[in-house]
Amino acid sequence: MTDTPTIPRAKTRPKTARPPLYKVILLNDDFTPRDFVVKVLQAVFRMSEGEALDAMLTAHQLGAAVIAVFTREIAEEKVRRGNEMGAADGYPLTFTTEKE
Ligand code: TYC
Repeated sequence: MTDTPTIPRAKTRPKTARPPLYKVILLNDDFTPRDFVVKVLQAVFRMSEGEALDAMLTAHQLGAAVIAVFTREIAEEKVRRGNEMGAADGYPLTFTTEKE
């Protein structure tokens, strides 16, 4: 008896689920001092002074700037810390998060 010919199938690669990413966005306002924004970006996002300055100026000039992307929980924690630092000094500094 002859074997039924079989066609080898492409191996299925188990997918490693990738979590959705969330952008952290810095919003401009008219009250928070520029150097304070730079300080918060350095503290919360571990940016160099130059990176923080660039990001602050982008938000200042365009109204908003994407700072970085993270998983949801990390993004929410960064937003919370940034907003809290502003509020602690009486500034309306605002970070928001948005799904990519
Ligand atoms: N616009 C603010 C000022 O002129 C500075 C600023 C920049 C505030 C970026 C918030 O996300 C911001 N003092």
